[in-house]
Amino acid sequence: MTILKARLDDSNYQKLMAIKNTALHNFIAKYVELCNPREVFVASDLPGDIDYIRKTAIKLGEERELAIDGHTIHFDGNQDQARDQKNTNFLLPRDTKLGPNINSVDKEKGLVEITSILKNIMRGKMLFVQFFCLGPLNSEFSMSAVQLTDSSYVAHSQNLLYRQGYQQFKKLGNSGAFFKFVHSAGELVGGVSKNIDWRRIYIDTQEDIVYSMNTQYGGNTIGHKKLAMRLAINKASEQHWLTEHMFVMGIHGPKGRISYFTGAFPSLCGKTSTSMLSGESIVGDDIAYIRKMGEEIRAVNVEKGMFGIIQGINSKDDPLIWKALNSPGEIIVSNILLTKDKDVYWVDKDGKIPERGINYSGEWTPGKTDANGNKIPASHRNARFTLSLKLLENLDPELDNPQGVIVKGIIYGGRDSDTWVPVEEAFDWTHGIITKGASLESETTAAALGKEGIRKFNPMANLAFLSIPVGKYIENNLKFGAGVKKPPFIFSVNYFLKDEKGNFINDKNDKSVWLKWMELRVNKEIGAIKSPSGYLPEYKDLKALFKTVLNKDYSQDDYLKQFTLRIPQNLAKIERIVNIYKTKVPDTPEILFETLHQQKKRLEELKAKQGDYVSPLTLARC
Ligand code: SPV
Ligand code: MN
Repeated sequence: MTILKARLDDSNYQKLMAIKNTALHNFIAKYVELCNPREVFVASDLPGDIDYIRKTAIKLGEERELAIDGHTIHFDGNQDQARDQKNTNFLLPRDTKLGPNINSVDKEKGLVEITSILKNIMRGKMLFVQFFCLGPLNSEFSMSAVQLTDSSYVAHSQNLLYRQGYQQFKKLGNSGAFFKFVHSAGELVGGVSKNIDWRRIYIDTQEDIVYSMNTQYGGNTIGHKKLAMRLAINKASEQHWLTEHMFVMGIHGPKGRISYFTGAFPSLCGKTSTSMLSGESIVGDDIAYIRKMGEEIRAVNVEKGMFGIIQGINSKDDPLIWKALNSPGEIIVSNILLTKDKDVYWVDKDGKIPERGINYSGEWTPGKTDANGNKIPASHRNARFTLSLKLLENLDPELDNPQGVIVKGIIYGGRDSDTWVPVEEAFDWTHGIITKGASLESETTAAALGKEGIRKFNPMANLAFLSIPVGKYIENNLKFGAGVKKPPFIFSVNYFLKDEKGNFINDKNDKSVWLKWMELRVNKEIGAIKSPSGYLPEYKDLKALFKTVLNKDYSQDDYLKQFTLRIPQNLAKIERIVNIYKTKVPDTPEILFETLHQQKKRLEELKAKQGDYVSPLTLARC
């Protein structure tokens, strides 16, 4: 403790010592000594400490105040606008293997590099020590976590996104595990990380610690977000629960009934927009912990805020976020355009593009190009807003319930132009986990090259964050639901089907109807049609829902366009997925191949009888 006593002033030392946890003290002392900050600020849960961090971010220039009261803007470096997958590695002891899909380095070598990068990295800077609780407080779900960072922007973001945990640490005392994060933005030039070549993120699941260095972008630095998620996936695997890249939302059914659903979608597949649909309520938009409690499966939002993509937010499609972004309140925006009157602009915002401003590329005017002659947009496509969910009118009252919410349905949302129908229910848990979650793909269009959509395999939308081998993760999911009497129903959605001319065949707001249909299904209030790949909605039910939910006349023609079974495309998908698991996932559970094989057989049998494209009207109701 001599280091802490020597390096912390009295008030900060007392705050830290009020937490009687030797492992915590040792951890902090080790990195104070190595990183060598000028001063250390220990944050309690008190409003004064929280406010001090925000004010410091403004004072140090990491954030600038905007015209709307409470709003600030932060810029990450031009080359530091997204998660750095390549330099994110697990530290692995020699005898451990995570398989070919997960980046790792030898732990001993990694630690040598970490020590050399961190040595004196905080010289002249302030180190913030923060305590949080992942999941609700006083709950079986609660996970304690401590963050060390020399970035007031990162510290401020965390205060918006996570529940304060100083008091919880005090209660914890010397017992119990906690996650640890060490972050340094490294040397700053013009307010942004200079040594991007030395940007490194190392995850050590043995020690529950993550190191993040020479970067500022939130996905690389906000310890409690995707860095903690990787630690939690490993923890959940050891303890037989699940950590998922999922929203949690309440779907509002008839007579005031609310049924809770979770949903996993790869990026740009409609995850946040689904969780924010009008008429429903949001518990969380990104990360869920899911546990068995008695006969039920329950979920919580790990976070209490949103770090969302700002591009395309407008008053018509996203009225609730739009309202928050245009009202006073504590919000950080990043990597969008700042004008001289402290206003901001992002791509596809309502209103006119300003004639000039500053963005992540420096001084900006419309038409500005980069070194390769490519146009630089007003805002980066991964530019973000950060806010606490309490700023949103549709926040669900269960956010902080220590018991979480009962999960009645799980949605896996893919993006393809020609295969999956807009909504479909799996036959059972195993069928859903395998043919929907583990078979999730999202299609990109390589427009510049004129190529067709490239489908990216992304099981449970969680591939980038897995800290255990893919096959083991699928196996854990299968086992999790198998032991439950009434597991949640599993659905797939696809908002991106196109016709032969390449036009979308659904409206953006049709997803409201799919949600209401799923809500009725999990409560066993309506029937369905049995297809080889799952249960499909009946025309009459959708027609009624389109009328009540959207006041739209839904024609049988539209229904047939959307729900006709595309057998050749579904067979091709099965072949693709089987091939990926055969060649890239050595520990695939055998039941995955068996389940996909059965589905293939059912599709082929129907094809032999009815041809390639089968109308749902010809299939049996059940
Ligand atoms: C995502 O990319 O899935 C996000 C943003 O939620 S990040 O924090 O970068 O992961
Ligand atoms: Mn995410």
